[in-house]
Amino acid sequence: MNIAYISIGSNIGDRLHHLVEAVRALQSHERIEVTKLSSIYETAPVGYTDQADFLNLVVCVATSLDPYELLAACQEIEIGLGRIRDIRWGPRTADLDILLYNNDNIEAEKLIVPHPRMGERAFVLVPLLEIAPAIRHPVTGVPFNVADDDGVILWKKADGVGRLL
Ligand code: PH2
Ligand code: MG
Ligand code: MG
Repeated sequence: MNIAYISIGSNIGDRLHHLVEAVRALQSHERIEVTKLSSIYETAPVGYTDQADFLNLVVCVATSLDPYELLAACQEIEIGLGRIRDIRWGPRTADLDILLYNNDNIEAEKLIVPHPRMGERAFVLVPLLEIAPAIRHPVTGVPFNVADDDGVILWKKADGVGRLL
């Protein structure tokens, strides 16, 4: 079995509903099991800042899918939740990004793992470190740490995988 961490964000419409539906869709995939769920954080937009605040969380999954199959499953879930890709880093109903897949280092055209910007993004690192406090960068071996958690506020404390689903 493979272990992957996925960051999920939403900043359109009923953000909580979109996160819950995204986690449910992962869990209902026959080759994915959601094993850990972080708290939900409200986060100021990063990159393209003229957009609404996000809700973000990170999940850990156990999966028999390979990284590309997992990416395809994530993209299907995004489409199912009404995602339209227009502005890069712009508003989205649900965005599912693979952060880590085992200790793999993947540099394909469609998929880069570890996620290239995860080390700078508090909206990724705060929830990730909540569920995986000892995690290290698989390539450098350096532990991840949050330099600045400004703009990341605890919004709904985690109360187990079962409760959110
Ligand atoms: N996702 C982005 C760009 N900026 N900012 C926050 N706070 N949360 C996100 O999930 C996010 C973002 C691109 O996917
Ligand atoms: Mg993203
Ligand atoms: Mg994405």
